[in-house]
Amino acid sequence: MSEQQRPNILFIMSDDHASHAMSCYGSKVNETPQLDRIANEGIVFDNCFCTNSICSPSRAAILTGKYNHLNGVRTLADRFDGSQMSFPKLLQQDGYQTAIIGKWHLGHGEEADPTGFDYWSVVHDQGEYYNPRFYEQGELKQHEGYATELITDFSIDWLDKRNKEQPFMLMVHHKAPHRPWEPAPKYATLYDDVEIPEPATFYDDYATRSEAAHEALMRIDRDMNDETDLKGSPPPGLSELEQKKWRYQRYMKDYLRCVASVDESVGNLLDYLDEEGIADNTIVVYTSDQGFFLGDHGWYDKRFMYEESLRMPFIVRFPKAITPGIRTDAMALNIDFPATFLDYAGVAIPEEMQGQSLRSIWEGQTPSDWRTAMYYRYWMHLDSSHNVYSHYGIRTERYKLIYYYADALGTSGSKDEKKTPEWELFDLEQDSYELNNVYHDDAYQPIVAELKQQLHELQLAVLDEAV
Ligand SMILES: [Ca+2]
Repeated sequence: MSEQQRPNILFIMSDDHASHAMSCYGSKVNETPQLDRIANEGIVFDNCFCTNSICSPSRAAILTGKYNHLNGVRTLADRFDGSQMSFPKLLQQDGYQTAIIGKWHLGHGEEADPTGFDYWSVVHDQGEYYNPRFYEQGELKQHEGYATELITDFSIDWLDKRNKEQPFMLMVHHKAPHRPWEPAPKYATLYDDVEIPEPATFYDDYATRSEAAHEALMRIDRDMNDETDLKGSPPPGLSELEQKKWRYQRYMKDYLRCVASVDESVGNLLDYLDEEGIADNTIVVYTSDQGFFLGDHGWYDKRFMYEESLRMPFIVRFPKAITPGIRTDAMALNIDFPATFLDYAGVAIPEEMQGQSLRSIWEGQTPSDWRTAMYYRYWMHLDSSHNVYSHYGIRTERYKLIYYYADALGTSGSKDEKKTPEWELFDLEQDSYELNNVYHDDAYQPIVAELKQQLHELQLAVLDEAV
């Protein structure tokens, strides 16, 4: 392929944006007209999953195409070793101009700074919404404005200055809509006069679920910080139920206001591609590092292998190769992204990448031997203020088997208390909201045995070990 023929890659990723807050995924809580442009003009994945539902680990999985036990970033406390193989590096070595603008969240300093990029400007740690600090090629600078808008402006500036003889790969990675959900001033009053519908599982009591679900510290009615998360306390005189409802409205409105800025940003970037006349040969991907609980199960946050947290939005437009309006239930994983980018760029996919190219699925042909099951693992129990127990599991097309393996030891004050390992099994065909753990149900014992075997095989196949 000549340099002009190789596709550009615009890889937009937000942070904690659940697919059920996008209208192209049937959102009941908001509209995302700009994101819908990508969906309508491209392909929508209904079953794209992360391999570990937490920020830095998902980012490391995407850079390397490998599970976290192999790329070294199991938890938020782990720094990314920039000397390892990553897809930006491979593209850069093969003639792409590469850049990342926005959230990095894989550490700062010599060993953890982004590698494989001709240009990088990344927000400090988790990033700030207002007047954020960026490390531009290592130099810390504060900028006046709102994070999502600045990241977009800097991205368009970089595109403007690019070498037009060379293809580009630009990562536009937003801080939004991550906690503490601080909206742009222009959207501060959006949703003021509407009531956001509550999700079906808002009043979940976790009956039949493991201790992990009961002990998690991410309940909207109990675990949010009034000051930083909700920017105020419930008015006096409300019952407990009314306070929970009040907190949900407050949380969701700010979350969705942050999403509105992301949606606008996507529109600006798509317009730019149109104006430049390069939309046809540019792959535009929109995703989020993982899903999020939007009041589902009474929670905010992520980490669990449950659907709302496991599922990533994943929509792609590439007019040259993707027929508009495709919707697929093929199982995609975050570790598949880099192999796909390399495939389209005509760069060899390294053996050590565990993901597979999604190219044939993008082009409307799911291979007959495509995966029908995926392996998941969350490690962060010991470091997490949310007290989500470490677990691994398997999700097939119909079932999900989760093992909370009792690495032990809650965070605050319970470090000497050994937990008991616990299993959960959900029949997603009968129970799409995962309310009914049927692990102990006699009728499901043959399924349990089969899934345990399959889990064991998958775990070995990805070079992880049972606990
Ligand atoms: Ca995240």
